[in-house]
Order: sequence, then C-alpha cells, then structure tokens
Amino acid sequence: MTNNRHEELGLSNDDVLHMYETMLMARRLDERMWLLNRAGKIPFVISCQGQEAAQVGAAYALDKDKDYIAPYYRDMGVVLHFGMTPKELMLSAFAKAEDPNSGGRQMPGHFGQKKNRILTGSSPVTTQLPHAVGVALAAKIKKKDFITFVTLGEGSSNQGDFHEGANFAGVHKLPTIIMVENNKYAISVPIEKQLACEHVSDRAIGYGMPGVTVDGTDPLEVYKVMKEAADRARSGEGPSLVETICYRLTAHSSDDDHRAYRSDEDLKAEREKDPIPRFAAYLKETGVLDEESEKALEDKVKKIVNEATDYAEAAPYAKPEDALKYVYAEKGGDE
Ligand SMILES: Cc1ncc(C[n+]2csc(CCOP(=O)(O)OP(=O)(O)O)c2C)c(N)n1
Ligand SMILES: [Mg+2]
Repeated sequence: MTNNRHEELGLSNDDVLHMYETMLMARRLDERMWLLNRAGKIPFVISCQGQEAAQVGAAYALDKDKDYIAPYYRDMGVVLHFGMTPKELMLSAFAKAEDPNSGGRQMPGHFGQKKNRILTGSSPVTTQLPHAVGVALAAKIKKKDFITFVTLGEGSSNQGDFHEGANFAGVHKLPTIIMVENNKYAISVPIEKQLACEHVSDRAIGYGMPGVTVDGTDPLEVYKVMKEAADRARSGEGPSLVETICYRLTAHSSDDDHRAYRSDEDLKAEREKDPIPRFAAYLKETGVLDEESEKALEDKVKKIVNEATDYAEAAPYAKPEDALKYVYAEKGGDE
C-alpha cells in the first residue's frame, strides 16, 4: 500500500469507506434535488456540492452519539453523519408533514432534529454561532462531556454574531469548534471583497483560540485538525477555529445563476477540485476501493436516493391548520 494516510490517523479501511459513502450520498441526494427543482417538483435547493469532504471529515472527528451540532444550510454531509436519513432530507425538500426539521415550515437546509442533537437554525446567517456557544456553556456549567460544533460560510464570518460568539467562547474557554467552510463566494461577492485579512483563521488570535486553515477537499486533512480541536475542547482547553478551503460547485442556490458573475474558466478549474473523485482516487491508490466495489456503492446509493424520492413525493403535506402550531398556546395544551 502506498501513502496510507488514514491508518496514520487511526482510521480503518471501513472508516474511510463509510466516509466516502456519506460524501457520495450527500452528492447524489443534492444532484437529485436539482433535477426535482428543475422539474418543478420541489421549490428550492441550496447545495453541499464541493463541500462534502470538509463536512464529512469534520463530522467524523466528533462523537455523533453525544455532541451537539449547529450546522448551516449546506451541511448535508454533517447531518447525514449525525443520523438524519436520506428519506428525511427528501421529506424536507418536498416540504412534507413528516419532515423532521420543521414539518415543512422552513426552507430546505434549515436543519434541526432533537434526537440527533442537531440544533434548529434560522435564516439570518451566523445566528447559529451564539447558539452553539451557549450550548457549550451549558456543557461547562453542568460538567458534561459533550462538545458543540458550529459551521458557517466565510461571508457569514463577517456578521457581528461571529465576533460575539467567538469572543465569548474564547473568554470562557468553552468546548466548541467553529468551522468556516470557505468557498470564496457569498452569493455573488468574491472573497477579496469580503475579508481584509488573508485567512478567516487569522481572526482566531483575537479570540484567544488556535486558528487553522486546511484543504477542505481532503476529508483526512479536515479530520486531522478537527480531531485535535475536539480533543482540546473535551479536555477543557477551550474552543478552536477551523477554516476549510472548499469550492462551491453550483450556483449559490437554485434561484441563482452564477454564470452572471463567474467565468467559464473559473468554473471549469473548480470542477477539477471536486472532492468526490479525489477521495475515490485516494481509496483506489490505497487498495480500499476498486472498480467493482465503487460500482456497487454507486448502485446502493442510487437505490436509497430513488426510494427516498418516491417516499417523499407520495407523502402528505401538513394540514393547513398545522401552520398555527407552535405559534400560539393551545387551549388545554402544554403552555
Ligand atoms: C443576516 C443575513 N444577511 C443576509 C442573508 C442573505 N444570505 C443568505 S446566504 C448569504 C451568503 C452567505 O455566504 P457565505 O457565508 O460565504 O456562505 P455560502 O453560501 O457561500 O456557503 C447571504 C448574504 C441572510 N440569510 N442573513
Ligand atoms: Mg461562501
């Protein structure tokens, strides 16, 4: 075997295959959602495409049975690893009653699922950061062993909530990890119009925490720095800021057309950095995957995506009167 980096990190062949399967599942679900959107069947898609390696590599370094996560809208890879199923993600895309995130109330990408400790998020970007820091404060006060993980885009790191949350986490040495998925665009605004410093991670020093920038197309690199950050948080040493350099392989959302502000060459160059074929190539080099097992995995994922699509499409919508639920106290109900 050549250059077997995963074993050096303490990951087995099964671990890396599982990582790859989750990345592939996120990609194929996302691609299906675009087709459904263009066919007029679902209202909106906001993609994880190009960011799956950062998401799955990071999630793998956490304890999915204990830790709390506050993901942002592109984090399909993170929530899949934490136990949200493809069927549940499709129910959300179709805005059906059985959608575990909000029963079809919120837009897709607004993840939230109590049983998997996924904090519910709202549309104003970065509001999830103070939430995750608050839950980390609870862990510290209650002397619990869990840590919290929050993600956001680099554009969102310019919101005031980022400063307030990161500063509070740093001052109180809270067990939290802040991961910025830097895809170099905030809708149509390029990175050079977003940041005056070179890296988002340069800001960490101001909050008294370590900051690192890693290649977000490589799940093993992300796993490595995230594992260090998780160990730090769990041992009481405080928060960390991790910046993953990613590529947004789609337009900002299904309502955007990035050809209006990006060149063909630029888009083509980013395709070359697609994390899915890159990780498949690594797995083949190390003898973990071959043509046959790759095909079997593709078939398995496709079957699950097909079943999830059919189930969600046929599932009922919420009743109109359900729109009033959780807004007003119900007569005779819990207050
Ligand atoms: C407070 C707030 N301002 C503006 C928006 C509109 N908005 C939604 S996503 C987005 C871009 C965010 O860019 P970035 O943080 O880089 O994340 P990316 O979409 O690139 O992953 C904006 C401006 C919003 N949702 N909330
Ligand atoms: Mg961005």
